[in-house]
Amino acid sequence: MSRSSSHSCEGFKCLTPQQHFSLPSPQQEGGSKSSTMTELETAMSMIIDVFARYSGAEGSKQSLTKGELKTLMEKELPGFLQTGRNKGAVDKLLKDLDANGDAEVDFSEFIVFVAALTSTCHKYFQQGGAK
Ligand SMILES: [Ca+2]
Repeated sequence: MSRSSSHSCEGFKCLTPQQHFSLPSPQQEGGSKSSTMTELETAMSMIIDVFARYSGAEGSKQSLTKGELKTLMEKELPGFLQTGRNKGAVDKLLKDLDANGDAEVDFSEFIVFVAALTSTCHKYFQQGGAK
């Protein structure tokens, strides 16, 4: 009796997406949508909302063009770019954030920026903040 173990990799293809994402089923009895979001969940959803608000203005809805990035920065992070003086600031920021080089900032590139900025703020507050 010869046991063939030649095609052992075939067996790994049986996982369906459903099996990967077996999240606990939300126990919502009424028709009301989740009214019990935690603070962190709310914060995350707000970041997603803010991104979508600006990314939908022109071009792809999934990413920020340079113009959209500029508007977002001016409205949401007015202290970050000193607009007026620093003409190349948006270009430089876009270059820094654009990890995949498509000249736009998609959400995964944006969230890296938000995380880095938040981390910087965190350090700042740990050091006692402004004097
Ligand atoms: Ca990009």
